[in-house]
Amino acid sequence: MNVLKHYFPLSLLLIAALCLGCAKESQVDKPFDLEVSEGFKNPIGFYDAKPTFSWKLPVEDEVKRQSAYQIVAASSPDLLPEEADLWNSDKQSGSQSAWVDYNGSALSSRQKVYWQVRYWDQAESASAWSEVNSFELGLLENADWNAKWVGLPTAEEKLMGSKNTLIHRPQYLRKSFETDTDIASARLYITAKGVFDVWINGKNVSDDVMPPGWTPYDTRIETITYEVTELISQGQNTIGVELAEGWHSGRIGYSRPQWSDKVSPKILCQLEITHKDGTKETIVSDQSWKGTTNGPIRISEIYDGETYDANFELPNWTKNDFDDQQWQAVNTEDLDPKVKLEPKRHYTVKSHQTLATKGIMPSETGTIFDLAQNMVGVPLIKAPVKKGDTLTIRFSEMLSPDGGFYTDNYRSALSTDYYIASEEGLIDWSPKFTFHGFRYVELSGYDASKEPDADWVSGLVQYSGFEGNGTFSSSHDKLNQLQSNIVWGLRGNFFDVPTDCPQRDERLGWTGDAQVFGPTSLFNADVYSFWANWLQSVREEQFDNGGIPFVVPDIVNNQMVSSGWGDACTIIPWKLYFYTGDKRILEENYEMMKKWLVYHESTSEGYISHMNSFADWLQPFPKNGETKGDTSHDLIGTAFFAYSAKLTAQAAEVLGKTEDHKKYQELYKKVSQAFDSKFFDENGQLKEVASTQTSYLLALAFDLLPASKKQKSEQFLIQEIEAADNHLGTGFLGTPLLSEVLGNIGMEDLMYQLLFNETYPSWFYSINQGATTIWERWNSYSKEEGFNPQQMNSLNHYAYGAVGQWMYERIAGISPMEAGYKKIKIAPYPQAPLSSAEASLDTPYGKVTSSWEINGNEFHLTTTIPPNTSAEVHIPAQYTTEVLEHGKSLNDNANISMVKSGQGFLLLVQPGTYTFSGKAK
Ligand code: RAM
Repeated sequence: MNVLKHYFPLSLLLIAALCLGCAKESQVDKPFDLEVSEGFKNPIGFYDAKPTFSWKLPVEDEVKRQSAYQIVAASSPDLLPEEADLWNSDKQSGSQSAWVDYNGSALSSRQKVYWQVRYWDQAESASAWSEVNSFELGLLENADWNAKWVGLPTAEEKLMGSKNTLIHRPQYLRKSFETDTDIASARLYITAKGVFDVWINGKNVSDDVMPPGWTPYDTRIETITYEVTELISQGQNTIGVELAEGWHSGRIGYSRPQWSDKVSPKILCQLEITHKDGTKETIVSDQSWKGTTNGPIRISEIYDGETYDANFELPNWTKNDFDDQQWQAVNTEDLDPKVKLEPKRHYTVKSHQTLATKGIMPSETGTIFDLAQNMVGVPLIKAPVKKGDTLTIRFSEMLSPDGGFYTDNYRSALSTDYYIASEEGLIDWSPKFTFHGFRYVELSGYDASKEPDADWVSGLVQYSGFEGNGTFSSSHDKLNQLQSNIVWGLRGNFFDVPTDCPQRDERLGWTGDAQVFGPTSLFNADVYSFWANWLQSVREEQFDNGGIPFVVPDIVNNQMVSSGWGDACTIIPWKLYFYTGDKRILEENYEMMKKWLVYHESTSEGYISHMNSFADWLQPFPKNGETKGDTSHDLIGTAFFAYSAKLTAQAAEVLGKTEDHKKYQELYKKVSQAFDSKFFDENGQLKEVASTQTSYLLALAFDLLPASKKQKSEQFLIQEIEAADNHLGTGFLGTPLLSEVLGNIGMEDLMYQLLFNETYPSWFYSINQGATTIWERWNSYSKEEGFNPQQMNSLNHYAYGAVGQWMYERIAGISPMEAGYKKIKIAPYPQAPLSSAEASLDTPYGKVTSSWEINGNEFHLTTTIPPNTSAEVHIPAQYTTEVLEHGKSLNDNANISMVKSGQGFLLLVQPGTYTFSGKAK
C-alpha cells in the first residue's frame, strides 16, 4: 500500500503522459473501406501493377477533414507498418483520400502486396493504422503462361444452327495429375476462347457465369484467377472444364468472320501449386488433356438457348477415378503474341438474385410461369419429368393482350432451352452457357400427371458483379416504379459488356446507348471498373483513322461510325472522371479522345459535320416515319463534334496539358461558331433544318450558342415542347438532355410536367401499360393496340432510363460540384405531385444522403455530408421563412455558413448530418 501510495502521483503522471502521447498518435478512428484502383477490395488475380489507393474517414463528429496521410506497403503483413519493404509514402500533407498513386518498388505477376493507411485530421490528430488489406497480381504477361490453348476441333462436325451459323458442340476437357508434397497454396489461372466452368476433384471452383466475358478477342482475352488451395489434395487430383462457344465462337451480331478451326473454342489453364517446403509445381493445359463432346450439354448458344440431355451425363468425370479411355486427345495451339492475355479488370457475371414465380396460367402448349418482373439470366427448373420426356422451356418478356406468348421481338433468337430426361423424378436444372431476357417462362413436356406448381420455376438474375451504390424513392408510386424500371434496365444490360438489349439476336455493346445511360448507371451501382474495362475495349477497337465502331466489341467490322455513338469515347471518360474524381480514367483514354476529334474533322467541311448518324434514334412521331427521327444529321454531328472538343479540352486541363487545352478549346469555339451560323438565325431560331426539341437541346446542353441568343433559343425550345402539348419529343440522343437543359434554364416545373405525364410519349406511359423495365420505344406496347408491329421492340433497353440521373441530382438533389464529390451540392427541388423524395449515394468519401418532405407549409430536409468534403445546401426560395437546423437558428451552428440569402438560401456546410426546416412565406 505504502509503496503504491508513494508512487501514486508519479504513476498517475506517467499514465497521463502516455495517454497524451497515444492521444496525439491515435485520437481519431482509423480509416476504413480500403480499395485499390477502380474500387477493388483485397483482389486476387489483380490486373494493376500500378494501382491507386483509396480509403474513407470514419463518420464522426470530430473528423471533418484529412490534413495528411501515410500509406505503407509490404511483401508481408508482419512488416507493417514499421518495416514496409515495398513502399512508404511518408506523411503527405493534403486531403486526397482517393485514387492515390502507388509509388513504390515495381510489382510483378503473382506478387502479393499488403498495405495500410493512416491519416491526420483537421486538428493534426493522427488516426490509428487501418486494417491491413492486400492485393495479389495475376499473370500480367503472355510470357507468364506455359500452357497452350487446348480443345477439340468442334468446327469439323459442321453442325449448323439458325441463320446457317456453325454450332460448336460444348466440350468436356479433363486432366488428372499427382502432387506429392504438402500444399501451401494453389492458384488456378484460366481463360477460354469461349465460355467455361471449371471443377477440381468434383467441386465447382466458382459461381462465375460465362467467364471470362467478352472483349475484342483478337486483341485481348481476359484471364481469371481462382484461389484453389483447399481443393487440391496430396496425391491424385483432377481438373475438369466445361467449355462452350459463348461470344467468341458462337452466333453473335450480324456477321462473323469466315469460320475455320481457329474459332473452335479452347481453354488455357495453368494451375500453380506452392508446396509447404517451398517448391513449386505447375500443371498446364497441353496435349496430355483429353476431351469429349459426348456430354449432357448438347448445344449451348447465347441467342438460341441450351439443350441438355441427361442421358449423356458423365458421372464423376471431374473426379480421379473416371475412365477417359474413350475420350479424344485435344488439339493444341500456341499463344499468339498479338493477343494480350490480361487479368480481368472488372467483376465477372454471377447470379445475384432469385425471383419466385408469382402466378401460373395455362398456355396453348403448356404452362406459363409469371415472375412478375422482366429480368435477365436463366430459369431454375425444378419440375417433374418422366424418362425420355423433353421439357421445352420458352421465354417471353410480355404477354399479348389476349394472353399470347409474345416472342416476335426475339427476332431470330430462338431463346429456347430443352431438357431431355433420363429418369423419372424432379429435376433441378439451369442452363449454363446461355442467357435470356424474360418475365414469363413457358414449360411444356413435363410429367402431365402432376399439377403445375409455382416452385417449378424461378429466375436467376445475372449481371456483372457490382454492388448497388445509390437508392432513390419518393412519395409517388409511379416514380418509384420508374426508378425500379431503371435499375432493372441496368441489371439486365450490364452482362459483362454494356448491351443495348439482353433478349433478341443483338445484345451488343452499342456505344450510343452506353453514353446516354452511363451517368445514370453511376448513381445506381458501383460500375466504375465495368466502364473502365469497356473503355479499354473501345480503345482497342478504335479504327486507325480515329473512328469508333458503333458496337464494342466490334462484331460488325465494316468501319461504320455514327455521331452521338462514337462520342461515347469522350463522354464516358469525362463523366467517369467527374463522378469519381479519378484522373487516371482521363489519362488512359486521352489519346483515344484526341484521335476521335481527328475523325470528326475528317468528316467535316468548314467544321460542319457530315458524319453518318443513327441520329435521334426512335424519336416519337417522326415526320418522315423513320427510326432516325427528324433532327438534322449534320446538326447532330456538328453538335457532338463541338461537345467532344469541349470535353477533350477539359480533360487536357485536368491532365495539365496546357497547350492541348488551348487547342481544343479553340476547336470547340470554332465548331460552335460554325454550328451557330449554319443552323441558327440571329433570333436564336433554327433555320433550314427541321425544328425539333432535340436540335435546341443539343445547342443549349453543349453550350453552342453566343450568350445573346441563348435566352431566345430557350424560348423556342419551350415553344417546341408546348407545341407537343407539353410532351417530350425526343429520341435516344435528345432525351437525356431534356432534364439537364430544362434544369439549367430554371424550367424544372416543366421537366416535372414531362416526367409526370401519363400519356404518350412519356415515361409513365410505359408504366401504365405494365412495364417493369425501360423499353426501347416510347410505344413498345399499349393495352389498346398491343405490341408495336416492329420486331425491333426490346422491352429491356436502358437508354430512356437516362432520366434517372436527374431524379438523384435534382428531385432528391445530390450532385457533385467538384469532381468525385469533393464538394457536393444538395439542391432538392420539391414540387407537386411529390410531397417527399430521398436519395442516398456512396461517393469516394462516403455516403451522401438527401431526404426532403413537405408537411403543410413546412419544408424539411435531412442531409448527410461525408468527412473530407464540404457541401452547398440550397433551401428552396419558397421555404425560406424561419429556416432552422435541428430546431435552432442557423447562426448557432458553427458548421453552417450562409453564402447567399436571396433567391433561396445557399449555405456552406461542413461534414455532418443536418436537419433543416423552413416555412412557406
Ligand atoms: C438498335 C440497337 C441500339 C441502337 C441502334 C442504333 O439496333 O438496339 O439500341 O443504338 O440500333
